[in-house]
Amino acid sequence: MDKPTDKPMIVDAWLGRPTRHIPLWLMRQAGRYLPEYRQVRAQAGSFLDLCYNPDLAMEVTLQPMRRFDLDAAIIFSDILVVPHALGQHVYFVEGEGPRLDPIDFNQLSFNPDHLNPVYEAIRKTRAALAKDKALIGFAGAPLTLACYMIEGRGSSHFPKMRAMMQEDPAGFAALIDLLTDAVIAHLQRQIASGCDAVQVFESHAGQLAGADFAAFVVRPMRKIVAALNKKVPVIGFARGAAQDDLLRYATDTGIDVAGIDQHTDMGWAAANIPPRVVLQGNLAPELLLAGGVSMQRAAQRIRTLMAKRPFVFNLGHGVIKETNPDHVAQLVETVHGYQP
Ligand code: 1CP
Repeated sequence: MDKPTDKPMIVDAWLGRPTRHIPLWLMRQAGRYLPEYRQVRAQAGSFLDLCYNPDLAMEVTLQPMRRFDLDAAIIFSDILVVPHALGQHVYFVEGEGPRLDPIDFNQLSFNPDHLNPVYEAIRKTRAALAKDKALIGFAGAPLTLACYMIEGRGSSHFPKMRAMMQEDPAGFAALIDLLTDAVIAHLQRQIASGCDAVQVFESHAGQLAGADFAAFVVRPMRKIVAALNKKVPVIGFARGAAQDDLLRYATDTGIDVAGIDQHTDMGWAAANIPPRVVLQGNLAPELLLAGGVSMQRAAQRIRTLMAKRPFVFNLGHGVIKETNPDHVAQLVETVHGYQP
């Protein structure tokens, strides 16, 4: 194996190099479970006002880093800033979630300058963050963004997205292509602003399978990874994908790291995903909510399954907002206590 570098330890782990202990970060580590987040959020006005305010976005990005010995920060933003920068009206309804006005396909055009506050937040946060901690940039993957853009809101089923795929396949494919280019431009600018790694959230990967999954999840992701040209490690998180689709996603897109959700067995992932792809995951957020011995045992089981390969600890999805912050401290201590 290669020697460790002078980069943050977690960057070595994402690149498959040995590390002193198992690094970790948590999806949604900034957010509503932290009282100090709720305070800044209340001052900021709307959720998007917070995303587009570089100083406040930096502040909430750093909040979990002050409390916990996490190995990476993730820039505070949202996947829906990309549809917003394409010209679709996006807003958040308090206590409900995102809403997007119907798409005007003739008007969609990506304006990266709209996202300058995000890039400024990244520059400021990277300068403020300790050298041994990584900063993660991110974007939603094209299919997941298309789900929200077509549906106009979150959903378990995305019926409008399904209907468009059937009734206007050319229009759907064109939207995925447009989004692929926008995601590439957004990630390239985040990397140029100082991110040490990027994660692409395909949160609704489980909507598709087989040939559709290959066309609208694997193919766009392969294009995204190629365009980023190995400048930083790329993490792909295809949540809810069936095992055979996940395997193809991990091996055929060129990603450095595969994020694993909590519905995928880590024993299966360790045995089937080639070791050149680093695994990241997958404690159930519900166990972080529970805390204590049950959480520690589940974390230990994951660690044992990953003992023979490079690994970054994470949750299988985001921190649940009712989570006690003390449980996060307990988890960080537990994971860092392990020798790889
Ligand atoms: O009022 C609030 O504070 C809103 C809650 C919230 C937060 C804290 C939203 C609205 N977005 C975020 C921040 C966020 N979103 C981050 C940065 C913080 C961190 O991780 O520490 C990230 C990486 C995201 C990514 C995101 N947004 C995803 C992908 C990850 C996932 O959860 O699967 C998705 C699907 C979204 C859309 C979105 N934004 C917000 C909500 C409630 C949702 C989900 C909507 C739905 O499907 O119902």
